[in-house]
Amino acid sequence: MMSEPVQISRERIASDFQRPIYHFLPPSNWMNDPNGFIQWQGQYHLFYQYNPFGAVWGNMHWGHATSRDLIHWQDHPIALAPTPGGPDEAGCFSGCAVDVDGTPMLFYTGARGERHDTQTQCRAISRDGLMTWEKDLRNPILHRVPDLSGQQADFRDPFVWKQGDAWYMVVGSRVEDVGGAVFLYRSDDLVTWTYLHPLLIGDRERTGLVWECPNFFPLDDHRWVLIVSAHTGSATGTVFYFVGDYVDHQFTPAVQGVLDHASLYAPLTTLDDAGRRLLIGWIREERPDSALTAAGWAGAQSIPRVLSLDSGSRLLMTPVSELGAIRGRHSRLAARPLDGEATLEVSGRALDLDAEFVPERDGTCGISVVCSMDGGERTDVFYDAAQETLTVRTVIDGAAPTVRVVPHALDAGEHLRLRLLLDGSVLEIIANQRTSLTHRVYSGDAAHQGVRVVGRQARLNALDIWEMPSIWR
Ligand code: DQQ
Repeated sequence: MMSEPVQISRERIASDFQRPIYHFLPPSNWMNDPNGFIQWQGQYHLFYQYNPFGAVWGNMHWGHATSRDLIHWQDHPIALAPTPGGPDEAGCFSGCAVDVDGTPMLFYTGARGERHDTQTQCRAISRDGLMTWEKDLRNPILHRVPDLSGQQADFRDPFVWKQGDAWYMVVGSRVEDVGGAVFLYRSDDLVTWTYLHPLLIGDRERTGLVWECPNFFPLDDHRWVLIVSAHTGSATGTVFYFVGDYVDHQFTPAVQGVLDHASLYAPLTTLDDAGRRLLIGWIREERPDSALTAAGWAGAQSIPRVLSLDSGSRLLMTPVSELGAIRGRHSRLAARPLDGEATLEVSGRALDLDAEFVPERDGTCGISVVCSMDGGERTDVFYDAAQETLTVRTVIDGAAPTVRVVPHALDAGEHLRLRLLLDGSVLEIIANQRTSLTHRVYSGDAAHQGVRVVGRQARLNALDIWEMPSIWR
């Protein structure tokens, strides 16, 4: 462990053109999972996995920020730090916040051991409006992974809710040689937890080795949703969701999907005062540690998304409407047939784009951003109607292109809706509210800012583009 926290001000690294300006990230250093996301007395609190000692993963603390609108954030002092000799001495890992009859409480994983291989569940209480936290002297309040798993090194990320008179908790884990698992617990007093059974066990070939950061909640009144972040054993992987019925504490998934196909991981949800189920997720970096250390920062949070289900129980995600309030200069490209490529007058590295296309049976269509004048650098986001795929492809002068192709079938008569949130090196892509592809673009030059619309055998219905300002004034 490094001995001194590293303090770099927001101002000092603000000119880094890879750094997002309207997505949340701490003043400096490493951030990963969102933690303890909750609306409290009107204000949203976001905690996050934070390394005060550098821009790489390690020394996990909980950072803290608040917001009135989910867009502008105020930084606060660290909320949780490891206690030497305590069950979290090697790190305060991920968890959630709950309102216990007016008292805010955090549940989180304490990690112990050089390899963080003893993981137990802990809690902390605040008596001053979520600013400072007292750890429970009885920690850990849940210490033994169920025998079915036996893997104390993979027992983490409690998610807690109240149902009827009882409290319930799900914890992420795995079953050796089988796959990721989520275990279900019940408590009357939030201290003594009784293991009920696995809520769901995955299949290592299809849904990963370890399940992290489970979320379990009812949505649109009639169905329950389980979200898990699948770890491959050596790296963070894909986020999956399951939608189904939950009766007598038994979850029967009917629909399964991918919540994000690329760089969004460990999302956390909360129900806000307006009754919205909000999701925020860590946008991880896709560059080596040496580049992160040189930059002095790593990791961003997605723009919070509102969740809902469509008639087929597919998960829909829409960036919160609050984002609309900060949009700057607006440009609109009116309806037109597409045959080739057109460079737009608008350009930028912080943009909100919303487009509707109508591809023919063999048509292709999409938007390119971060384009250099000569086209040597560009990031193309396009749909292939024949293949029913959405592709993101980044070409940076001289380097091998980064390409991701994911399935995206349109329903009969459905048009292609593309929402792109470009912010420095972050590119959130959401197609028809249900296919999420979060991508990173480490452009070679700040001047590469062009936007193009591309297509063949397709029609553009409309493209709206807004320039986005910095949320840090
Ligand atoms: N990150 C935390 C864990 C969690 C993982 C540690 C997911 O609690 O399982 O930083 O990214």
